[in-house]
Amino acid sequence: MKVEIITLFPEFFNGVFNHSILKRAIDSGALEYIIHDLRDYTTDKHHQADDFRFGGGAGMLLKPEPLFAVLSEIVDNVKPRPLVIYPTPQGIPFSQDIADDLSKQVHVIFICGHYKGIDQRVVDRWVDREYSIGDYVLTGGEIAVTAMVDAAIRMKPGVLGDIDSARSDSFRNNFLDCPHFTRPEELDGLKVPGVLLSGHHLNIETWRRITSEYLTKRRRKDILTDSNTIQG
Ligand code: 6GU
Repeated sequence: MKVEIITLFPEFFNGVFNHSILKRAIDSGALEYIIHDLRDYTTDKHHQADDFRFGGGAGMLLKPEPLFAVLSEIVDNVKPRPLVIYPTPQGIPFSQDIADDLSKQVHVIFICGHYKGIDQRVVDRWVDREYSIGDYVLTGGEIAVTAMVDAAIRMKPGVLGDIDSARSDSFRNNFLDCPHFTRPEELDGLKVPGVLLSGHHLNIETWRRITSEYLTKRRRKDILTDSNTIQG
């Protein structure tokens, strides 16, 4: 999967792609990334990337011309056409299903907005999808892009050591994941639930399902559906 990121803060991504699973994904060839510095596409002598909003009001916008310049260079004439994503609080909610779909894409371009966002004509001309990562506002799109790339890349075969661990994550089958424990069996008076030590696979499975259902019902009624609602 090839990921290209257009940003005013290219250094942000140095750390992001140099650790843990994303680094492994790059080393194994599952992920290839290119960072484009939006400032390189400005044409005035001050390399200004933002401007006032027509209609007034506080908050600047990213100017459209540098974005048109970089996007025409990396989207036009590229076959198959890359998918262009603009992360924004106004987007549709990013989800596990969307992460799964992204993980199957061959070539994705992300535009990192800042301040009040980007000129709408960039969206109208170039953007295929707009996603939000939650109901709060971040200062820029970089953190949101990082979340989306991470969520997508871990779903690619071979990226996680154990694919079963992705299969049983929270949001699979619309349940939150259950609690997990490792050694020691007792710590500071706190004991691991006995059933997990029993070796009885059916009982362990049942305990995990019940705690998953309980957590989901208590914390996330919004993701419960008819097929997973606990009766009674
Ligand atoms: Cl995708 N971008 C920004 N700037 N803020 C957000 C967001 C995205 N999703 C939630 N808040």
